[in-house]
Amino acid sequence: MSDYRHIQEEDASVYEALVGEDAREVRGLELIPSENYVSAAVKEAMASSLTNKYSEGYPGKRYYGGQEYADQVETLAIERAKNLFNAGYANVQPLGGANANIAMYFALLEPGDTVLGMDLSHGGHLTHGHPVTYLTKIFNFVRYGMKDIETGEIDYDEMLRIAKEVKPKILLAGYSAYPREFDYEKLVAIAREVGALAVMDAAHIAGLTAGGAAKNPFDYGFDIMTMTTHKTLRGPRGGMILTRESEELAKKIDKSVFPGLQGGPHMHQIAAKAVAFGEALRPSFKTYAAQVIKNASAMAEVCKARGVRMITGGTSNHLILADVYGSLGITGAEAEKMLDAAGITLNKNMIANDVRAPMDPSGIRFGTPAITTRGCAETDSAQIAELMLDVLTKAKDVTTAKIEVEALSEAHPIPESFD
Ligand code: DSN
Repeated sequence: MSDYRHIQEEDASVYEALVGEDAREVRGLELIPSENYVSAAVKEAMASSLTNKYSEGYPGKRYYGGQEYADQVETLAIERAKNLFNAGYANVQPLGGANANIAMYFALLEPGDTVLGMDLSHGGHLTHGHPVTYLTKIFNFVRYGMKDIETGEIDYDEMLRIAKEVKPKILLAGYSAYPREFDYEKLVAIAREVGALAVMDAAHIAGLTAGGAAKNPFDYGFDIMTMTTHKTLRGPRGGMILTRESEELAKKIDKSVFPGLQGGPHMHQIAAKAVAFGEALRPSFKTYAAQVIKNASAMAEVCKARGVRMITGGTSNHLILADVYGSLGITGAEAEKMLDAAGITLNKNMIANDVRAPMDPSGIRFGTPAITTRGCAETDSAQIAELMLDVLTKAKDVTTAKIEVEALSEAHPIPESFD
């Protein structure tokens, strides 16, 4: 629990919301695959005096005075980020993943240029060119998808065919709801063949890559990676952009983040990024990243044994996308609500070729980054999957399930530090 002494004294309403959220996180089981718990050290950095500081520019080149400590933390964050991902350059200022992607597009493209990225309904992300975003008014987004939804195999032949036809400037990999790994070698070969830059949106798997449990796209020749820092990477909410080796690209990206897109960087968040990256460089983070995947596999085994259809047939990473409408006759929204009542949080999600609408789709998406931070292992994860399915099939009533959720949560308290 955090110390809110001053808020309690000065603002009872905000205090009530903060302690309510703390209690919700402590008592419930968090299965949203893009969420995690940060350490007390990361929280302290976020609450530090650096929130007061304006620091437009970059270390050593700022537009305001008084930057000695701002420079110190930003340089630490940059060096640690480069170390974690074996990158040549890092920009740690993007305020979030969407900002990181937007800054990346504006750094590399002219209006009207084409990006070839993954279809949202096959696991891609809104910022990869969904028509609801303003990005599509400026750039031309074309999509690739899976060849086989049951195995998750991407159609690389079709990707090459489209790439030759539309000549993208960026071939974009990455996803927010795809449970498998890309064939980075094939993607880079296609990008090179058509003269595109290979960019990976690694938001979801950043921690798995940093911890050595997933491949590093830079090892296969990717030019740029964008990511968030708050998912598997277990840092504060924020984004970042890494460049493998090209100084020219790195300079374009720096200009695009500031002054192109953003104003003053959030230095308290950057300090928290530095702390989180320091934690991710410790050997214990490798154990964490490997356990996240083992736990997701254990949950997938339970789904398989109980006849729940999983898009791509299972998982190779931290998340599972299950077709609850096809398998259990309940919608994704209904499933989300039933599980919420039992203290298990996940999200409804569209599945490929969904017959339903985005606000009430056929699928649910869940994953293991947060429960693994709480120290859950494979047996706990399997138990949680059984419990989830018991609730969804009404084999267990919500009151009984909630008691079991609270017992599991109590047995696995949210840690304040990770070693
Ligand atoms: N909204 C994030 C997720 O949950 O995957 C991606 O931006």
